Amino acid sequence: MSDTIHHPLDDPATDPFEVAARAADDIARLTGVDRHDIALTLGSGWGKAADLIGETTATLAATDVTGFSKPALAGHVGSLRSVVTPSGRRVLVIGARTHYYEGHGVRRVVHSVRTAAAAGARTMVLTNGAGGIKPTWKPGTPVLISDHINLTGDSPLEGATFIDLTDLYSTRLRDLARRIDPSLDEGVYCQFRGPQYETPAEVRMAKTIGGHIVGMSTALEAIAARQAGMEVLGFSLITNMAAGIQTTPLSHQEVIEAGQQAEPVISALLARVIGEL
Ligand code: 8IG
Repeated sequence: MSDTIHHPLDDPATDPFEVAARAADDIARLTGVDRHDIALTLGSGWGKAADLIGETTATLAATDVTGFSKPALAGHVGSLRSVVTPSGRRVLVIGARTHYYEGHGVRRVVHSVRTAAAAGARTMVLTNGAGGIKPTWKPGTPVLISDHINLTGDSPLEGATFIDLTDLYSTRLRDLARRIDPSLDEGVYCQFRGPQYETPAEVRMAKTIGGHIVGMSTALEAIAARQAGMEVLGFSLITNMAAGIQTTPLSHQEVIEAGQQAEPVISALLARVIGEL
């Protein structure tokens, strides 16, 4: 498709923040909502959560918004929704994550985050499906992300952009989430490049260096969100025990099924948390 040839974010001379500003203008025009307060990216297993957050006032094909790429995977929804909560806050729901493993570069990976910031969002809620290293986390367990280890070897920051990542995953917002569900555990998210799942040895490495969750998203997005001055809240749905923690092979089907089973519970949790933001 010409999409991959003439993509505005692929030209190094283009300012990615200018593309995000254009995308935010598209969203304002197409949704009729000038500013959004909160942005929410829905990862594997979290797709139904948007329905409980409030009333959807507009649904856009992500491809109608400047700079968004086509979804790579069935099950990843290529849409953007504007939702209004019962208290009147505007939530931009991003169902169209671009993954690093798609190979289109980090600018495209974090474009939705930069767009959300340009659309006014001060809070970025990032969700994902991921593998769990703690054996007590059975498939279907939601956990808070307390910190991350970026193993991609890449960054959304360009040039000498020194951004502080202390408290990247806001302690304030994690405390708020735990007030709603005191049983929520938390852990350090390791972003691997993917798309292959880890070897058992890589999972042991992740554990040794302080990781508890393995995934293929979120860390790069969180960095971009912090650069944009947003407060970040991250949730992983543990859809499988990481390779070697469980002895059977990982299957994408298993991941989908764990997500479907957990969906009502985690959707209700997320809706309550967003209602309190
Ligand atoms: I869902 O076990 C899901 N995403 N890297 N490892 C990595 N990503 C994942 C996993 C996993 N499960």
